[in-house]
Amino acid sequence: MNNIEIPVDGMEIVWEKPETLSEVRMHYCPGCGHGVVHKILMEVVQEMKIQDKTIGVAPVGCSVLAYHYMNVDMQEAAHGRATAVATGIKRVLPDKLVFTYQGDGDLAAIGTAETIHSCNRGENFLIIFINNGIYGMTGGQMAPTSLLGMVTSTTPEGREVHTQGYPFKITEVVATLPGTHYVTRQAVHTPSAVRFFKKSIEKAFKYQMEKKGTCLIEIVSNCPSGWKMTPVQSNKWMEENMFLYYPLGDLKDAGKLVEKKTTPPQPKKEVVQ
Ligand SMILES: Cc1ncc(C[n+]2csc(CCOP(=O)(O)OP(=O)(O)O)c2C)c(N)n1
Ligand code: SF4
Ligand SMILES: [Mg+2]
Repeated sequence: MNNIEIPVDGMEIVWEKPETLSEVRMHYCPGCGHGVVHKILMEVVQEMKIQDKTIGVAPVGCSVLAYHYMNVDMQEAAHGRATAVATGIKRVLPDKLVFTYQGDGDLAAIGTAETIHSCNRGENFLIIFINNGIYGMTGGQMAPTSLLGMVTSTTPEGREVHTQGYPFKITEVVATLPGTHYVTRQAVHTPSAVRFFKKSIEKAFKYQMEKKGTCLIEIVSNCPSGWKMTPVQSNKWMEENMFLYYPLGDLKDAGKLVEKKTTPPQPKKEVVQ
């Protein structure tokens, strides 16, 4: 005998929209990781009962309307400036739980200085960083995180190191800064990845309550439209290419760098045709 209760009508609730997500339809393309990240982030806010204490800062990029979807206090920031805005908010309202939500163009291109200096100052907030290796919103241009060989609208022959440089591992850079307390790289393409991601958000908010310093969660994500793939193809491509260059897991926890026992394999030179 087990103790599982069978509902009278034979149906069981397996998915519910958290109340912390507004009752509006999201504009994201089918299969895009942004919507999943929104949902899990807001699920944590609901479960931790911090809805009235949480303030988010929305970026410019595909998630520019995050303030429309997340039912917490939100502030829009100019492109790349989210961590500067979050710094002001957190300093004026230190008891609030503050997060930024930013794409790779926003955080690792135009906002590089803000990101690095906020992390170096150890600002006590959470940075959610969606790395989909492309400028999704503006038509699929190369981002600092685009892989070598990756075809984008501005690298039609594929990203090439001599003219466009190496894909920028900004997460590894900020992990070395003394102001960061918890730096991790996650994904949301499978149920198990979602579970790890969820735990990382809970941990980051707890660290913020303990005033530990900057926490950054990178989510290696997909952009089916910008990559010109179906959602299924994009997840497979992400696993086979993005994860090689951007391996998942913690880079820093409790203020200490996590030692990696193996060097991850490097991506193939030509990765998108
Ligand atoms: C100051 C400024 N420069 C450039 C732009 C144009 N712009 C809007 S979104 C964007 C890139 C967005 O890419 P990313 O941050 O990776 O977000 P994604 O759309 O991929 O989620 C750019 C360059 C802008 N809005 N403002
Ligand atoms: S363009 Fe890319 S990042 Fe933007 S909503 Fe569509 S799939 Fe997502
Ligand atoms: Mg992007």
